[in-house]
Formats: sequence, structure tokens, C-alpha cells
Amino acid sequence: MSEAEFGKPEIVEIETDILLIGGGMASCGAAYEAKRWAPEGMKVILVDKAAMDRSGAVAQGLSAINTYLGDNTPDDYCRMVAADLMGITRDDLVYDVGRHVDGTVQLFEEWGLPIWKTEDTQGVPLSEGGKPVRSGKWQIMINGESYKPIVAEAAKKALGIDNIYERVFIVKLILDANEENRIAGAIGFSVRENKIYIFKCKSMLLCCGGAVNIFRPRSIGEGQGRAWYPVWNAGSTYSMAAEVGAELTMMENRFVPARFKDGYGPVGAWFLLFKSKATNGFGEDYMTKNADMLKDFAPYDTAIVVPTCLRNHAMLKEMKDGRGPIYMDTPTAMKKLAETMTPKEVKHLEAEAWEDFLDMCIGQAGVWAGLNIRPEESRSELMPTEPYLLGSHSGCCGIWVSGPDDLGAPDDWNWGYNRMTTVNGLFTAGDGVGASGHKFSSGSHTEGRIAGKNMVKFAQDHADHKPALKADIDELVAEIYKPVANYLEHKDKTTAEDINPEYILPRMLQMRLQKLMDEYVAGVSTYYNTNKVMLEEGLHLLEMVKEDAQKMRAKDLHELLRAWENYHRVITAEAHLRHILFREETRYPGFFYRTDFPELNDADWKCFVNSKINPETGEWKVFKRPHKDLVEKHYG
Ligand code: SFD
Ligand code: AMP
Repeated sequence: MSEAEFGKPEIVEIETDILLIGGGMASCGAAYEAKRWAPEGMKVILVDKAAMDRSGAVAQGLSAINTYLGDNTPDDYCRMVAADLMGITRDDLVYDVGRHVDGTVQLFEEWGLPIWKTEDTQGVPLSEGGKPVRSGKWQIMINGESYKPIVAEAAKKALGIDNIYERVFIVKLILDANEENRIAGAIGFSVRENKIYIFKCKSMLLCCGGAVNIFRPRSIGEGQGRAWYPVWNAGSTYSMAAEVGAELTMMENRFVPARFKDGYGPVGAWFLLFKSKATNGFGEDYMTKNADMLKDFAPYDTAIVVPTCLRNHAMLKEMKDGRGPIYMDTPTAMKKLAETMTPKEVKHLEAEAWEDFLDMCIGQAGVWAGLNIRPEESRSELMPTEPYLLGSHSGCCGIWVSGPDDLGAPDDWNWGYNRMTTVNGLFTAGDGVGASGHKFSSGSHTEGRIAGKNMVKFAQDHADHKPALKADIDELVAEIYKPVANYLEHKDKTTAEDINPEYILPRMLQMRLQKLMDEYVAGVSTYYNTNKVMLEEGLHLLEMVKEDAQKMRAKDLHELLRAWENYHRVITAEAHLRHILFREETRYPGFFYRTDFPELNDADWKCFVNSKINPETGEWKVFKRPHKDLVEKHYG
């Protein structure tokens, strides 16, 4: 774009009672619930960087809902989540999701989501006693290609289309000018038009998902852009919250999922529904073979299910010892299931194998088609992927929030409004809430609903408050468009506009970040190993990346989006690195290893690691907070 085409951006100012940032599962839940509780005239606005129908992690759909309690109790749910996340979770937050999540799933069904039912309850809704087809103790099967449009439709209907701003990327949150530690608004830009948006609000929800593409992905070159979690989750939740001084928690935690190689297809349906086994290259079941090795990480060995990180730990042993590749033995699983089936049922089973991916991860179906793989005939390779940061799936990094007040939690876990961060008026849910993983799509929507209800209460309790932005808007606008200015100033200094000593392309900066995170902060190239010296070296390189980030260019609005996503990634990456450096133990073997502290150390580290940026100085503080079990755990 030329100077004339860019021009000076139009400034659009909007005032609202409640602002929802993000249009994913959690925000859709908040939109629906806030409107149920909001009194006449209370304004609720949602802003999403993409289009809600297909935005966020559920964009491609899903084939299972991973959190539906049914006959399980919220106490059981707390135990499962704690065991999977090696003991350090907030029972108050987890219990709260557990006691409400089934109602959310019933709403999804009411809104049109097809949920598989058992033979004897076909056609009976869950709310009337219909029994879901369970793939696992917590998971139920759905026909979920249109899951997100269905959930988005309910949110849109609740809010009204005039209250939704799509394709607006929020860059920064803004504190209040008159009251310390109080949220007042946010600023962002349209990724379609030359416009800057400034929102003022009484309370705000920040739900921009997790963080992807911080680490060098396994799929590079022609495969670049394939990832398991969505590439458009760029760490905006963690970075924007941190920058206004919200306390983060467990940012050292990450999720390294075992996935079908190259297409990143999820494994849950194969392990749970199809009862498939994974083996090393020589057909050995590495979970059985390496069971003893996992005992080093007792007291978690009595968990009903082996924790996700320990399943990776056993797999990595085979890979490191040269006994790869790792396979999902799909033919054996399908043969076994087919033993008791009619030919028609077998055909249906084969269709389900494909539909699992067609419903949520089309790229994997593409890999199968491209490589002539028929799951009933050939095994597929599995691979532990590059690390992802998230708080809703099998990970628990995120923001430290106030919990419910009726579950006997310690005083410092509750400061008034459920799911409010340590910044007054700023709420979060889903991937945003730390120390409470395994919410998945249904739990994220549920948590959004909890936040939505409490945001209404906050806005009502502060009805007279007039938000005033603590910011120089002209300066902020110039900062947001700086990559554009970098481009316009220097683009004519070389004949090839992508090669220029005066600026760096967002794509290049992203690769630089990914390379250092991969090599120093326990990415795939070191088999997820790191130590203090490597981390300190990584921190130095990250400082250099930050310096160079000031020179990113944007030749159009799309690149401006890419540039700002990178700023968010860099801050999120720094949080992750600083937390890993602080926690001097190996809490999550299989996700990452501190080689200088290779053991789990409950005596010193069965605690939360939290951090906070001073919004005035930008200085980081990392510190411990005590952990407490509210639900009795059956550790060994
Ligand atoms: O198979 C900005 N998930 C699964 N959940 C399940 O229940 N079942 C499954 O089967 C799951 N699996 C799965 C899952 C995800 C993916 C990608 C795959 C497979 C391939 C997890 C859930 O999807 C996940 O837990 C929730 O979606 C999390 O919800 P939330 O709301 O925390 O995040 P989001 O939905 O990604 O939404 C984020 C929104 O923010 C927007 N956004 N907007 C404005 N400004 C910015 N700066 C922004 N940055 C981001 C996004 O556009 C989006 O709207 S399986 O693997 O187990
Ligand atoms: P995934 O497809 O890996 O994202 O997992 C989907 C769901 O299945 C999550 O609830 C996982 O915790 C669970 N899951 C995946 N693999 C296994 C396994 N091998 N054993 C038990 N649960 C699993």
C-alpha cells in the first residue's frame, strides 16, 4: 500500500458498559449469559479479530466434547484435573466449571448441535434423559463440524448484530486515569479498513485464546501454518493482561500434545473411542514397557489415567533411544472392533475414522489422502508436537483470577467477583484462566458464562463510574501504526521491498522468536530439555528480538495484524521463559525437562508460580503462592 492508500486512520470511539474481547467459546458464553442478567439498557459489546462464525480454536469444528460430567461428580472432576496436571490446580475454579458444565452442553444441543446418543435413547435430548455416547469417562461424541457457527449464532442473537465488531484486532488494554489498577478500555485496529477503534467500558472480558507459533513448529517450509492449536491464537490474552499488571499463574506450564504426524490430527478419539494402542517402531506398547519409569514421578502414580505429560515421557524414551517412529496402530484397533460388526457397521466405522478428522482437523484427512493411508490398513505415525501455551485444554497457564466464594477456598483466592483478574473490572475465562485446565470447549463456554454473570454484577455495582483512559491517544495511534511508518519511510531504499536493511518482516521476526524458543527454552530440537544457562541465554536473545521488533514493517493491514500478533507472542514467550527459569524442578516430564533439576520436588515446589509486570516500569516479578487441595486427592 502507498502512503495515499494508508492515509491517516479514522478514529472510532465507542463507550459500553461491558466489553468482550474475543469471539471464541468463552466469549460466546459470556455474551449469552451477560445478556440474561443485564438490566434493560446495559450495553454489551463484543470485538473479535476474525469473524465469530469461524473464529478461535473451534473454527474447524470438533468431533468430541471433552468435558461432560454426567454421572461423575465435580469432586471426581477436580481429582482428574489435578492428577493430569501433576497436582497443582485450583480446585475452586475446577469445581465451579464442573458443577455447571452439563447445563452448557444441554444448551448446545438445544441450539442444534448433534450429540451422539446410545442405541436405546436415540433422539432423546440430554436434558430429558438421553444418554450420550461416551468415548471416555469425561468425553462425549458429537457431529461437530458446525459447532462454532451454532455457538456463535446464540451469542450473536443475544447481543444483537449492531453490538458486534468483527475483524478488529485489539492491541492494548488501557487503565483508568483516575483510579489505580482499574480497567477503563482498549484500543485496536480494523484489519479490513483504515480505522482505529477505541473502546471505553466499566468491565471487560479478555478471552483471546492461548498462544501458538511461539516455538518453531515441526511443520516448516511448505507445511508452515499447520499447527494443532489455531495459529490465530497469538498470546494476546496473556500479553495484554500482563501489560496492565494482571497477575499471571503457571505460565511455565505448556501442552505438548501427541498428534498424528504432519497433519496434527488429535488422538483422543483413537485412544478412547477406537481403543487403539500406540507403539514404538517395533510394535512394542511403550506405556506398558516404560511403566516403571513413570514411578519416579510418584505420588501421582495412583491417578486413574496416566497424566498426559507422563504419556509423552514414556513415548520420548523410545524416540530418544532410537526406537521410533511412534505409531498409532489403527488397523489392529479397527479389526478388533469389526469382529462383532456387520459389514454395514464396518463401513460406518471406517467413515467415522475419517469423519473424526473431517469434523475438526481437515489437514489430517488431507495427509491421509495424500499419502494413500487407509486407517484400516496402514498405521499412522504419531509425534509430540511443538509446545503450545493454553489454559483450557491439557495445560494450565493463564491469569490468576478470583474464584467462587462458597467452596472454602483460601482468602487470597477470592476478592469479590468470580473470574475477575487482579486488575479491577478485568475478567477472563477459557484459555485465559490459569491453574484449571481440562475445561475444553464446553468448560470454556461455561467459564465465560460465569464471568459474564459476574461482569454484569460488577457493572451494576459501579454504575456511576465514568471510565477515563490513562493514555495519550495520538501516541497510541502512532505506536499502532509504527510498522506502517517503518515501511513507508524505507520501502524505496531497495529494489526488492522484502529485502531491506531498515526493517524486518513480521514473518522473519516470528521465525527468529521461534528459533530461540526452540533452541533455548525446551523446544523439539533439544527434546524439550533446558537449564538455567540456556534460559538466561534465551532471555538475552529475547531482549534482542524485542529491540528488533521495533523495526517490524507492515506493507498492508494484514501485515500490521501479523506484526502485532508477534508483539503479543514475544511478551507471552517472555512470561513462559521467566516462569520456567523460576521453577527449579521438573514438574511436567514429557512437556519439558529442567536438566539441572531433573526431579519433581514437592517439598519446595508444590505451589503456584505467579508473575506480574509493573505497568509503570515494565519490570517483571516472579514469585510463589501456596497451593491447597480443597477436594481430597488419592495420591499414592
Ligand atoms: O480433539 C482476538 N479443543 C477441544 N475441546 C473439546 O471440547 N473437544 C475436543 O475435541 C477438543 N480438541 C480440540 C480443541 C481445539 C482445537 C484447535 C483442536 C482440537 C484442533 C479445545 C477448545 O477448542 C478450546 O478449549 C476452546 O475453544 C477455548 O476457548 P477460548 O474462548 O478460550 O479460545 P478460542 O475459542 O480460541 O477464542 C479466542 C478468540 O479470540 C479472538 N482473538 N480478538 C480480538 N483481538 C485480539 N488481539 C484477539 N486475539 C484472538 C479469536 O479470533 C477468537 O475469537 S481435541 O484436540 O481434544
Ligand atoms: P486429545 O485428542 O489428545 O486432545 O484428547 C482428547 C481427550 O482425550 C482429552 O480429554 C484427553 O485427556 C483424552 N485422552 C487423549 N489420549 C488419551 C489417552 N491415551 N488416555 C486417556 N485419555 C486420553
